[in-house]
Amino acid sequence: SNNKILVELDEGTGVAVMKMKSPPVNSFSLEFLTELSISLEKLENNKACRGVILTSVVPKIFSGGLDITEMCGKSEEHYAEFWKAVQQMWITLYNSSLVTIAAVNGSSPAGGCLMAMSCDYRIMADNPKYSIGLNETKLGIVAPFWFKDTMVNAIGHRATDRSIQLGLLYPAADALKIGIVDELAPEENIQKVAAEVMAQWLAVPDHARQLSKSSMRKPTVDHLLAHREADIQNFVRFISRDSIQKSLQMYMQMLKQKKA
Ligand code: CO8
Repeated sequence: SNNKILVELDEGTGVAVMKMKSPPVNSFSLEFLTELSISLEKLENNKACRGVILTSVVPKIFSGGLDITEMCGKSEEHYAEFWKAVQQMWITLYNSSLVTIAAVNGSSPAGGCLMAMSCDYRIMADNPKYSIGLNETKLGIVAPFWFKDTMVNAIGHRATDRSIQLGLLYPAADALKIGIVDELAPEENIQKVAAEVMAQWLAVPDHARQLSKSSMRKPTVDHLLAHREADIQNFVRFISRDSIQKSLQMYMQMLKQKKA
């Protein structure tokens, strides 16, 4: 089905808005990731498009990160295919020549945080109930090296060291303080603020901005490209362990119980 990612391109401004619409939490399933990468590549190849704003139409949620059900009780072939799609989404987004702005209008743990950090600029809804961060260790799993690299590039080594060991999720105000997001905006204004920031970025000639972006990001992308297959094998081996499967199942249980 082709309806988890809504794309609206304004040919006048060259700005596309990409809205994640996969309730309940916009988690990254294989299907979601594939649709996202294809949608991004289409915009990338569309001469009328210069920038994209990533946001969510699910209330209170930007993205719940990777779909945990894709990492539980499946075959090794499935894990490998899933992980390849996660890599592809990140490569496409982090490497994008478009101006990418995240309008983080809700919670954004783990993979959601990775997605936001992979954009050029992040605006978060000013709501203490929304938090963002790489919380993997809290699930008993480990953020891969390229998640870590992306965070180091955004907030520096020391803050990343502490964040990923403790699996910290930062409420909006703290996320701003530590630099995971660049700006807070009132929730009802976030799309407008994103459009204004986009206009500033688009005032710079594309070619010069793109080469500058690429010179900053290429080493980080190349690092994964050089170890892509090993990273897949590493994920498959890790996620297949009984102890990891148990941790993930307990975490899913905890999510469900929290409700009652
Ligand atoms: N995957 C699958 N299902 C999920 C996920 C998820 N990531 N998150 C939530 N759900 C499900 C819940 O189980 C629940 O299902 P049901 O309705 O059947 O009970 C439904 O979505 C709604 O969830 P909540 O009731 O919890 O909704 P809230 O609005 O109260 O909270 C949150 C929303 C904040 C997103 C909350 O659900 C949450 O914290 N989710 C977990 C987020 C998380 O920890 N994600 C991490 C995933 S791991 C990852 O992204 C990187 C892994 C790196 C690879 C590691 C290598 C080994």
